[in-house]
Order: sequence, then C-alpha cells, then structure tokens
Amino acid sequence: MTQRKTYPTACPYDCPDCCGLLVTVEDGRAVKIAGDPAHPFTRGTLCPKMAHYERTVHHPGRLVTPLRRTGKKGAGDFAPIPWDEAIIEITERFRAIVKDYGAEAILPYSYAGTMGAVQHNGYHAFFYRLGASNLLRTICAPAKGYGVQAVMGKSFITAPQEAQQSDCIVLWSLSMLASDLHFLHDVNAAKARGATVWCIDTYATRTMERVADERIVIRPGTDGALALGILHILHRDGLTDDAFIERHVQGWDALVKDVLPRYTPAVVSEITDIPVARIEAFAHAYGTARAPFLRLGSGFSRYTNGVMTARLIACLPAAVGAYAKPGGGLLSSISSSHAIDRECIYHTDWKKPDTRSLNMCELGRILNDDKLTPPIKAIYVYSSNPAATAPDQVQVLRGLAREDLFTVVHERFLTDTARYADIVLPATSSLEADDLYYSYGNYCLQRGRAILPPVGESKSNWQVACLLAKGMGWDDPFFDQTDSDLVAELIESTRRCWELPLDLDKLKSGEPVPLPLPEDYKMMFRTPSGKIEIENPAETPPLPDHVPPTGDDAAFFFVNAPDARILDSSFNEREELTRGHTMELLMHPSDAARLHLADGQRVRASNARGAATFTLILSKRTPPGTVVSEGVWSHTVAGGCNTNALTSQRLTDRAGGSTFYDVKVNVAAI
Ligand SMILES: Nc1nc2c(c(=O)[nH]1)N[C@H]1C(S)=C(S)[C@@H](COP(=O)(O)OP(=O)(O)OC[C@H]3O[C@@H](n4cnc5c(=O)[nH]c(N)nc54)[C@H](O)[C@@H]3O)O[C@H]1N2
Ligand SMILES: Nc1nc2c(c(=O)[nH]1)N[C@H]1C(S)=C(S)[C@@H](COP(=O)(O)OP(=O)(O)OC[C@H]3O[C@@H](n4cnc5c(=O)[nH]c(N)nc54)[C@H](O)[C@@H]3O)O[C@H]1N2
Ligand code: SF4
Ligand SMILES: [Mo]
Repeated sequence: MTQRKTYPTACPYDCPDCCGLLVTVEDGRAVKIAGDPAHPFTRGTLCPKMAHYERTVHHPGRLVTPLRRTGKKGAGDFAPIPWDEAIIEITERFRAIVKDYGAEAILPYSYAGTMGAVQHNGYHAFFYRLGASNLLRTICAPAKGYGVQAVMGKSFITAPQEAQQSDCIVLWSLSMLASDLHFLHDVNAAKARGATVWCIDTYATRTMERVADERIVIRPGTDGALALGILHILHRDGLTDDAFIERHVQGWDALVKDVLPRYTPAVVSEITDIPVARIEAFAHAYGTARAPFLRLGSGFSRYTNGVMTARLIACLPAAVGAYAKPGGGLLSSISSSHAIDRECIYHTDWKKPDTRSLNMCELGRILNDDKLTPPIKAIYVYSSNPAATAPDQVQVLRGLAREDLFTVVHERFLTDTARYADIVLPATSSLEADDLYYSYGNYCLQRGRAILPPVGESKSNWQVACLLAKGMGWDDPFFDQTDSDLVAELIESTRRCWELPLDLDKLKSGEPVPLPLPEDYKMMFRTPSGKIEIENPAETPPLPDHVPPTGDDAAFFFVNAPDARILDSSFNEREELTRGHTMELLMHPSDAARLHLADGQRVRASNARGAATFTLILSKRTPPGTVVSEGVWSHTVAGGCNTNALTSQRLTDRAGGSTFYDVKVNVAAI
C-alpha cells in the first residue's frame, strides 16, 4: 500500500529567507514541496527553485557511490569504489602528507551548500583535530557584517516584519526578487499603507523595475559617498533627530565638523553619477519619513572599500533616530544563529593555536603559490563549488589541475569542482539528513529531519567526518554521536543562548519557531560605549570617510549579480531552470553603438585575469559605462568559463572579504 505523509522542514540553501517547507513523501520519495503557511516570515510561498526541490533531490545526476578518478583532472572520468576503500585511501594520503609536509599542507574548503548548523559545521572538529590549515570563510559578505558591527556592535538587527509599519523603505543593493523574495510581503504591506520604496543599485534590477517607486542608479563602489551626501543634507536642512543623537550616538559632532563639509551634493554627484536633485530628493524623503526602514543587501560591500561603505551607510538610521520609531530601523544580516551554541559541533578546543589561516577568496593564489610553506598538498572540498564560484577562475582551475594535489570533493552532484577530484564522495540532500536551520534574514529556527532514506549510498557531512576520524584511528566518543544527537544538543543549547524562552516542544516537532525579541530590542545598543558608534576608537580611522574602490584598469564596470533561477552555482542541475538566457551581458545602447556591437551578438569580456564569452543584450537597464551579467553558471551551462574568470582575489579593506563587483572589463566582438 502506498505510504504518503507530509512533514515540515526548512529550506537548506544559503538564502536569507530560510523558508518553511511542507514535504510530501510517498514510498521513500519526495513527491510534493509546498510552502508552510505557519512560517512567520515566509508564510506559505516558495521561490520557483524550491517549488520543485524534488527534482533536485531525485535528479538522475545525484552521486550515488564514492568515485575514484580514472581520467585527466577536469575530464569527469570516474569509477565507483566502495566507501571503506575511499575512506582508507583518503586517510592514508592524509597520514602521508602529515608525515612529509605537516598537517597544514591539508586545506578544508567549504561554504554554505547547506545552512543547517550540523552539516554546515560538521567537519570542523575533524580538521581542527587533524591540525589542517584553517579556512577563513570570507567569500560572501564579511565586510558588510564587520562595517555594520563597527557602528552597531552586537545590537539586535531590525526584524523584517517591522518594515510593514514603515512609510519609507530603502532597498540598498538588494536584488530582492532574486535573493530575499519573501521580504516582498512586508514591503507590499507597507506600500498598501502608502509607503514609498526606494531602490539603490548599479543598474535597473527586476526589483528596481517592479517594486521601487523611486530609483537611484549609482556608480559601482561609491555608496559611501552617497551616504555622506545624505548625512550632509540631513545636517544642513535640520532633518536630524538631535535628541536621539544626543542620547544614543557617539561621534556625530566630529563627523559634522571633520567629514561632512567635504560631501556637498555637487561633490557627491560627481563621485556617484547621481544627479544632485536625486540626492536631495532621497535625503529629504529619508529625513522626513515617520519611520525610515533600510534593508541592506551585500552588493555595495563587495568592493575594496566594503567595510568603510558599510560603516557609512550604518550612520544613516542613527542620524534620524530610526531605531526609536515603530517601523524604522536597519536590517542587514540577522544573527538567528546566536540562539544556538555551535561549539557543541566545532570543538574549537581542538584547534591548534598556531595553525595558519588561509583566506578562501585567495584559493587561486594559495593553490599556485610555490613559496607557501608548507604548500597545499591536499584539498577537501564540501558544500561548495569553488571551480565555479571562487574569484579568479583561471587561477583556481590551474591550481585544481595540479597532478600533485590530492583533491577530495564531497558533493550531491558531479560539479565543476568534483570533476577535478581524485576521490568524490556522495552527499545527502537536506531531506536525507537531520539538522537545525537558522535564518540570516528573519528571527526563526527550525529543525529538519531525515524524512527520506539516503539517495544511493550518500552520507551527510557529519557522518563522513566520523568515518574519517575512525579511519585516522581516533576513538574519541565525540565521533560516535549521530546527526540527531547533535541536533538535540543544539536545541538544548537555546536555553542558555537566547535571552527569552523558546517553544522547545515546537522546535523538536519540526515546526518553524520564531525567536522572541525583547520589546525594546531596537533600542538596546550593545557596543562598548552603549551608544551607536559613528566614531569608533577601535577602528582605523575612528571616524568613517569615503575611500574610492581600487577597481581595475579597463573600459567597463562589471556587475555580476544574482540570477533568480539559481543560487550561487546551486540549481545548475535543473535543466528546466537553466535553459536559455544564461551567459548574457547587458550593455547600454550608446556604448554598443560606439563599439559597433549589435544586440544578440557573441562578445568576449576580458581583463588581465581572464576572459568569458557572452551574448550581448542591449538594454537601457544598465547605465553607460557599466555592463551586467546575472548568475554563476556552471561551466557546462556556460559553455566554458563563467563570470569568475573576470573577478579578482583582492580583499576588502578589513575582514578579508570578497570583492566580486570591484571589477572592470573590456568588451569586444568575437
Ligand atoms: N536567486 C538567488 N538567490 C540568492 C543568491 C543567488 O545567487 N540567486 N545568492 C544567495 C547569497 S549567497 C547571497 S550572499 C545573497 C545575496 O543577495 P543580495 O544582497 O541581494 O545580492 P548581492 O549579490 O549582494 O547583490 C545585490 C545587488 O547589489 C548590486 N550592486 C553591485 N554593486 C553595487 C554597488 O556598488 N552599489 C549598489 N548600491 N549596488 C550594487 C547588484 O547589482 C545587485 O543587484 O543572496 C542569496 N540568494
Ligand atoms: N561571480 C560571482 N561569484 C560569486 C558570487 C557572485 O555574486 N558573483 N557570489 C558569491 C557568494 S555570495 C557566495 S556565498 C559563494 C557561494 O559559493 P559556493 O559555496 O560554491 O555555493 P554553491 O555554488 O551554492 O555550491 C554549494 C555546493 O554544496 C553542495 N551541497 C549542498 N548540500 C550539501 C551537503 O549537505 N553536503 C555537501 N558535502 N555538499 C552539499 C551543492 O550540491 C553545491 O554544489 O559564491 C560566490 N561567488
Ligand atoms: S531558496 Fe530562498 S526563497 Fe527559495 S525556498 Fe529557499 S529560502 Fe525560500
Ligand atoms: Mo553569499
């Protein structure tokens, strides 16, 4: 008889929404995925990618056994091998490398293929104990986090639902319809009450076209100057909340005296390419709003001045006292993860104190650097696809092609990276592994259970870490725990980590659980001074000021933004999503006319690091001087290198972050 049952779980992907899902399972297969109406933020709707998650979970391309390479690196020729053989081979190679070069010659490389606290972090204890090089996981937006924290400390971030009460919502470098779809509900609720939505981006995104009432198109990497220009006008026109500043802000007077005079609307217009009248209009809308709400995406921070820009933007809500107003505030990344103690998985005490740390944004350099001592002799990749997603792809692929590099990739699919592996291990999907999910876009926790048997012989990250530990001959009982033991510990840890009590029965049951917030949470300024620190003595310089991004020496700014159909390189397996319109390059018709390029023709974008080919789309959605390509397409879908052949390994001013958009390219016909 057919068994059919529906289970609640969470979306595992690296997306701020962390949607509540209802998954119907029939005879061991997921047959239907729906949004969970009980979720307090995502309220029953899903994006097109996850509406058919079963097509990913049961995709014919899922890896079902461990594989050993039989052909050239990158060619994709492999033969199946049993798990025990794979574990013996990996641990023997690791032991030999440790003996000859030291454990730091081994590098784990991972990011957020799954956001579940157990599988995301499941290998840390193994690699700490091994003494492998530490990986600085900086590829996303640490500059935004660092910069906002330099001003706001560990204060609570404003909840998205708050925006419903706002009369002025600013979507600042947020590709919302692609990357934070469910915030649209809150934005629409505010619009229905008469709110105005401003969108600030480098080109007319779909979000700007479809959601914004007011559009601002800015020159890439100059948002810090725009923030200063707005602050200048707010001060000049008496639109600041002086009582709030007096009580809650540190360094305003110094900013007014030492920095703001230089950022007149005319100067800012020159730097940002935004007409003076638009800067004035935006400053007045923000300054006169009853409850200004600022939602920060990450785009502005992926430049060499990313931290400084984040510090400057974070001054805006302070100047107008937005936190004191119902419906006002600043939403950057929410730390729902603070509700759990991930130390139960990390085992940081096993980390050897002097072990070196390597920055994942510099993978290309790290793999090719002869002077690195010890050199990297083995890389263990999981939950990430650096051959497609890491910057400076030519260098990354050159490194991965090294014959003397032992590469293991733990994956759900034979990705661009897995094709370079010596050993590939099959990974479970989120429906096959227990976990606990937290969101970075709303205050919510949710447990996910293994509701399907593993596809083929696939195993979770934690399960493989335990096998490797045993293979190394370690008999520590820590590695006898199951995924669900760890989930239970994490759930228990919420009692000591979150200041208000959660509904633990609900959390255990798998339902989404909102994290309760103190009533005055927006006014709790958790900084060393207890005030919002526009001037922060621990930073260099203590007072923020705009610095231009480094950029490249080429003709066009190159913005490579998210595509709604995929998520980083995830979902490239879904032919129905990736059919057509992939490697496209938007260019303003005036630029195309000057270069004698026509709509629909094949072009090559290039710079000192590499080149990629695109279909040219002439469009007024992008301003003259900027070209845009959306999506991180796998090499198979892209038909060769993707946008990361053009991006650089340069890091942000602080926090070691990625600078994906701080790029220039030349464009020519092919
Ligand atoms: N569908 C889909 N969803 C995703 C992802 C995806 O790839 N696809 N990626 C996921 C991940 S890992 C993340 S981190 C988030 C990212 O989500 P977002 O924060 O929305 O995306 P970003 O890549 O930071 O880029 C946002 C916008 O910044 C703009 N931008 C670039 N440079 C500048 C600038 O100098 N100034 C201004 N004002 N704007 C600029 C870009 O044009 C883009 O529209 O989304 C997640 N969700
Ligand atoms: N040009 C350009 N490049 C970018 C960006 C950009 O905007 N432009 N965005 C950057 C950003 S913000 C980010 S965060 C990075 C993300 O880059 P990556 O970390 O490479 O993310 P994905 O491409 O989603 O790859 C995640 C992989 O994890 C696998 N996976 C999923 N679940 C599991 C699991 O449980 N176990 C294991 N072992 N594997 C699993 C998936 O199959 C998938 O192949 O990309 C960056 N790259
Ligand atoms: S990818 Fe984002 S929007 Fe889509 S289901 Fe997952 S959390 Fe929701
Ligand atoms: Mo990201």
